[in-house]
Amino acid sequence: RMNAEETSYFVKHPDLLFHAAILSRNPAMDLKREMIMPNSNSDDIPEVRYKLYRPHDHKFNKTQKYQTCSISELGPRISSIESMAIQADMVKCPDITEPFIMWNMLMRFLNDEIYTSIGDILICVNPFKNIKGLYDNERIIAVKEQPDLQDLSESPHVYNMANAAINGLTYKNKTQSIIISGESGAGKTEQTKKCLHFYSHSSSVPLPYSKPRSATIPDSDSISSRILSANPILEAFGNAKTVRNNNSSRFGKWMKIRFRRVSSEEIVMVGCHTDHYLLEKARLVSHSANERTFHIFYQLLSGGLETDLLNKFQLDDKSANYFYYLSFGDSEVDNIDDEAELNTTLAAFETLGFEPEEIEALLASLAGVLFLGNVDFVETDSDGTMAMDSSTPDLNSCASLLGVNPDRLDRAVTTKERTVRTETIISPLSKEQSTSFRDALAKAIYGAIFDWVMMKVNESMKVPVKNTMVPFIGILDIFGFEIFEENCFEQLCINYCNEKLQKHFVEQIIKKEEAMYKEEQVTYTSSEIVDNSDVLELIEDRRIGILPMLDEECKVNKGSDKGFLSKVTKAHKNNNRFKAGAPFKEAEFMIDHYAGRVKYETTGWMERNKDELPAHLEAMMAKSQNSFLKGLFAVKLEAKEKLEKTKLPGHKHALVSESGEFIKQLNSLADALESSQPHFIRCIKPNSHKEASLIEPELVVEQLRYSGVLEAVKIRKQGYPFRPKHNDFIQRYWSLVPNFEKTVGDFNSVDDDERCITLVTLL
Ligand code: AOV
Ligand code: MG
Repeated sequence: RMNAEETSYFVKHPDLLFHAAILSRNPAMDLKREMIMPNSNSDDIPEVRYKLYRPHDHKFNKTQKYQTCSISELGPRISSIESMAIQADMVKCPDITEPFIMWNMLMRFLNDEIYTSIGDILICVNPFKNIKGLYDNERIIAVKEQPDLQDLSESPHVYNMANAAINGLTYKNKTQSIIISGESGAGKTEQTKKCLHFYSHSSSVPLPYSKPRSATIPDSDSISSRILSANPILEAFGNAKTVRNNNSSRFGKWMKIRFRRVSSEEIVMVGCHTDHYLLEKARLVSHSANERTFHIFYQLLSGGLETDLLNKFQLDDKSANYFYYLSFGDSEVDNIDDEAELNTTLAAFETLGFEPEEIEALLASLAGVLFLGNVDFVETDSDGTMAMDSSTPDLNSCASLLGVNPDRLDRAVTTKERTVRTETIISPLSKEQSTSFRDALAKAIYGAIFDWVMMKVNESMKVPVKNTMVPFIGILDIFGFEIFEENCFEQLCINYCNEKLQKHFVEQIIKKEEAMYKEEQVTYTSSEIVDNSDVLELIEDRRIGILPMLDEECKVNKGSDKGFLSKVTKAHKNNNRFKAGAPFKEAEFMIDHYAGRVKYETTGWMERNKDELPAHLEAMMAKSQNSFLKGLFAVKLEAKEKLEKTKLPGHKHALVSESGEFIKQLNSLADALESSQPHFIRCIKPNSHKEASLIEPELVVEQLRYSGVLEAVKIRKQGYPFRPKHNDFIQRYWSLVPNFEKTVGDFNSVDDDERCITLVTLL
């Protein structure tokens, strides 16, 4: 599959080709492709060069990022280049050892073929650049119209996979799931967008050989544009720059795309509903250096808003640096144009039918949140009583945008109210406590705004589905596995979610396959994939799981982060997936996840898990003059009061915690996935520098190993990858046998097995 120049290059430098294969064993090397362009007036074709680098090796040269190294450093040669034909489907590789699989993928990647398959599993290596023609609409038409192009193992592409899901729904009427996994920055969200692009554009592609579609199909065009517009909104509010990914999803989403049947062979998209999981609200009030909070805030300050709106929001002369909540890390990101993104977000609001007043109130509330972060506290009395610092105008800006009285806001954030019998006791808070109340209020407002945006997006694509059992195509795009320098409660939840998906993959692909081999008496060697059930148990077990134990600690009177960690450490002292105590710091523990060891820092976990806004702050917001915010909080308060009324006297309501809710949500997601026909996309991150055409073999081979991709190749290879039903096989190949019916038996014969065997022997 290499082009002519590349082939001739490798013929001249076979060493390099071999070395690509053994790179996976040599962590110190990177392989990079460079195009040397000829002079503009020459007719020469560009020269393609492959270079091996030693990355970030400061011992050698501090000023240079890469250092070229000699090829002879790379170890033993591998023989027989001829036998190494590059395969689009790795199951067809003649050699399925780790270096070969790695080499196969690498060669395709360097040739801009980012997709490879393992039977019906799709592997995608993030190219970190736009590849010309890869996602053209012509390709969608071609996939829809040409049955030959639909075979994933012949031409692996996300469009084929999206098409396979639509075929599954059309012909088998079974719910389909497209499950996209991979670590942070591997390309999951991009693949999700490509699936949506396929569904939106393929709605207008007529089926091959079918009659022209009737003009009565209900606004599928507007559903298409709505589905595409929903994404920029969700990304503006739920994505942020992290050190791993400039557009990192800080929430998980499960998009259920609904279709309407037009005929036995055709269904059309009519709506979509997105369930969302665990928005990382903590990012609003603090984030690391080199990171940002949610994109929408930088869009708001990008200068793209009309002047009168900027005046109204009191943002006219402000930049990101002015605001405390935006001051921790970067304010700009290399490949993100916040002003252009703002225009996309505003246009998307319009497409989805957000009212102009709603948009204005929404943006004003976001500005209010920014000013809230700027409010500091000063001591007003020698006894340490705190008050909001009214010497800066930010307090007034905040109060007016949030629609509350500044004095009321001041009191609400600097004091605590308790009711003992019939008396309300007001006690002053420390500076630290006031700051934490302020931040809790900001997070609650942002969380309520996010939920509202999600609700509006869903409403704009709602279909009146009477029967909730109607099958759909679900696309799962979660936050990828991540390891930061400092990992908190949010990282544990994110990594737990990835563990859950990993288990689903292993069960569906490896365990099911092994069970089938047993049943069919195919000899096979058991997979070496590590079962991660023990990690899941460690995190979610009702009695001694880390998250349920955190919930327990939140319920006890004198519960503390310290108490929680010591109980967990005691319960898991003999668990080899868990470690605490020296050499880890006092507040730390470590989990040995399927994708690597992660050290968690437990300070503040109880607060984060409870995620509770004090009742008096909630009540204040429910009376806000900002009718948008008032509405959001009044609904919450009403729901709470309703729940309170159902409480039996003397009983406490069960704690509604972040982790408890998340476990529930994930279990119900796991049930939904279990009962669907799965389609897996495994995204691979080629390097940790977000750079195009650069492969770090160590990083790639790690991902292939832990994700189970290598095991999946091995297990699939041992069975027989081509598995049509007997009758389908006969239908496809009977014409190759002369006098088929006479020799093999007639078409209506029930015993397909026997006929199949006869057919195969005659072929
Ligand atoms: P993620 O969803 O897997 O990370 P993204 O889908 O956001 O990762 O991809 C990260 C970045 O890689 C994108 O912003 C693009 O710049 C680039 N990229 C990914 N896939 C492609 C592609 N097919 N073609 C071109 N560029 C691509 V996270 O949400 O952090 O887990 O939580
Ligand atoms: Mg993402």
